[in-house]
Amino acid sequence: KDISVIGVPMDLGQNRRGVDMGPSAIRYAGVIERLEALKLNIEDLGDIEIKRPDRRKLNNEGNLRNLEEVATGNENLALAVDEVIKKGNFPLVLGGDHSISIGSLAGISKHYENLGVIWYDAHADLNSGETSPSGNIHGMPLGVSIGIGHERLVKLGGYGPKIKPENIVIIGARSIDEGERKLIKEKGIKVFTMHEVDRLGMSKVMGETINYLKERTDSVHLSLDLDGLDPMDAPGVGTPVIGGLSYRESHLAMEMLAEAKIITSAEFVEVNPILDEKNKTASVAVGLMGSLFGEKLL
Ligand code: DIR
Ligand code: MN
Ligand code: MN
Ligand code: MN
Repeated sequence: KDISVIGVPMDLGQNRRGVDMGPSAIRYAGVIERLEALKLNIEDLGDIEIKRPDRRKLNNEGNLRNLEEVATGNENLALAVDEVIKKGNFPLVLGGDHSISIGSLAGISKHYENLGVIWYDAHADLNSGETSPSGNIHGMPLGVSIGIGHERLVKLGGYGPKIKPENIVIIGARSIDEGERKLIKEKGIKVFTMHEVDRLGMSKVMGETINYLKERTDSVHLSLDLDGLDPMDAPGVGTPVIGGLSYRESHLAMEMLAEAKIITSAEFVEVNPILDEKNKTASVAVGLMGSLFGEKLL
């Protein structure tokens, strides 16, 4: 399958500047060349236009920062992703903060009966305006995808919800807010926290994830937040959390996904070159994409 790369220079879903430069950082780290070396056909569709707000603001009524601009940018992304799938290509979306998952899923989900999602992240991203401690929409996209949150986001692209809660697997979580914890229990969302990764090892965690999703879904979107990795391996993120998934565990995870051939779309988000060390985090992201698309040592 051919891969279409879409950059999303979005930083309005949180409040650290710089994550809008993530797509450039990932391109400079050599994503196109890395995938072309695998004999894959890559087209780079460039970046989605993100409107800058006059003044960054918290919409106090809904506790949603920059709601209008985040929603509009995601509508544009949804249209682009939709086109990519229509022509039979694999959408590879480069963030940008994690709010862009709202647009990715809006473009993807309608093409499948039963889309699954792997959410590789230190956070659960299951907040809504009601539960969010920050008002940052990047902490809400998974909640939005199961139909919880502001109508403008839940119905983005003209339909919603996008995902069934039982079609989600969260991996690497270690910072979960009270409202998110409740929702995980209430909806029975499958979560491998760092505790389970430590206990079982990534091999078992990813093996179980693959079996679980194979049983109940017809396609799987990988949403990889670089803050899922430990800050030692991925320092260039806006909300680092100590004690994360290692570089090695993450490569193993990607290699197992490549072998299982279950991933039908992917996004790599939250790379912030301003907070990074010599573009290390973007380079790690590119390496993970190499493994996801079948790079092998021998
Ligand atoms: C926190 C942080 N749970 C929030 N979320 C982040 O603001 O909702 N997600 N950083 O990636
Ligand atoms: Mn995160
Ligand atoms: Mn996230
Ligand atoms: Mn984050």
